[in-house]
Amino acid sequence: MSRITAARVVVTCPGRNFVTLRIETEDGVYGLGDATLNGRELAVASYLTDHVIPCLIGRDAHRIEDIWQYLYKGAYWRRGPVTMSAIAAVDMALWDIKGKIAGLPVYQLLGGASREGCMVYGHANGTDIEETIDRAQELVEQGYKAVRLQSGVPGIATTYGVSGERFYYEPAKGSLPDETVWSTSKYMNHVPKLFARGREALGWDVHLLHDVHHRLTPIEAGRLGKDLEPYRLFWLEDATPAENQAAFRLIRQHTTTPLAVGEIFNTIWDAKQLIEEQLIDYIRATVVHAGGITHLRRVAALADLYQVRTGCHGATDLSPVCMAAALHFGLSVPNFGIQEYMRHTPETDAVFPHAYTFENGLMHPGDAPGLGVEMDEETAAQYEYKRAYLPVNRLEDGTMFNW
Ligand code: GCO
Ligand code: MG
Repeated sequence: MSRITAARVVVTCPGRNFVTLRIETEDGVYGLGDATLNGRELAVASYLTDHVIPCLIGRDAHRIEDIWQYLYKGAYWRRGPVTMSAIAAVDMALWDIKGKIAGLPVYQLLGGASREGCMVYGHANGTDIEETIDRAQELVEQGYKAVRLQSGVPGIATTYGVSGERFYYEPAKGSLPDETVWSTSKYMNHVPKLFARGREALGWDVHLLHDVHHRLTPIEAGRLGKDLEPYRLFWLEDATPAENQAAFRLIRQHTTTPLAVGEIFNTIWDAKQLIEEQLIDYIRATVVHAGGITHLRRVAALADLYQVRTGCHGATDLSPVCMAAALHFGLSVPNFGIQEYMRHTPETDAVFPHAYTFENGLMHPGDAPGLGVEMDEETAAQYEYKRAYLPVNRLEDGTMFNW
């Protein structure tokens, strides 16, 4: 028994907003959980402070599963990104506490390492094909075994995933959402050229990935998958919006390009049909937006039955606390596939010093007890919350479209 005596939420903005839950126990141990929901941060902060924290005080921090079920079933209003990010933060913090009390890194509590490290993919973003390829080459030189290629599309002013920032890509900006313009035909004509050039310049040993960001219809996605088959992608991500899971049947009929989806999923129910019908190859749900380590393990266990592997979301809007949790999960789970890794800025790393490391394209969570991430609250307090939004997207005629 280790009673929870206090819990509070810290909101900080070292270059971008992060929401972190800190839970303390009667033994003087504390745990951290990431609760960041890009562009909607304060909704989760309030959910935790106003509704969850009062229910935590006095509970036994060791009863991770019971607290998870209490928060999920007890709320009556199940699922959704706000609820599941809040539950995830509690879950991560409790695993952190259990590890610290046991004197073991969390991956040891999850069954131990199933591999030496977690293969990660880096991002190569350029305004045109050559710039993207240059950046991919830099990543390969740094040891990355897998690289995501995104490039600006001729005739479209700004393209998702492509920014002026060389190393620290950050799509959330402004005090109101930016408006961007989209053309499916221009995009579909361009992407195969990017990968043709990619294979020519980078060879066949590096894994190449691409993110469509939910922009295509199922039949367009089938066409793109087919056009990209010669370049043997590791995966094609978020080819079409996945609220309609059955839509992936159509894509699957038309292409052998492996499919990944799920960074916006919150529970196993969002992926159940996709997994059971083997409509995808990689499930991208991640610790912070899908109910924590406890729930993600359930998703991975279902996926394992159908040879679907994990490929957790790992953009910069997931804090180092989530990154660490994802690495403990990824190191231990049998059906790990790959982990996304975008480096955080030095300002963010200073707020969240961490034990995880990158070497030769693999990451390891480190062997510090718990998750292996600290929060320097004095430094965090220097960065005040700044409202920021992901952009919105319209077709060339002004029709509101998927972002
Ligand atoms: C990815 C994602 C990001 C998201 C961002 C939203 O694959 O990394 O698509 O670019 O858009 O994390 O918050
Ligand atoms: Mg994505």
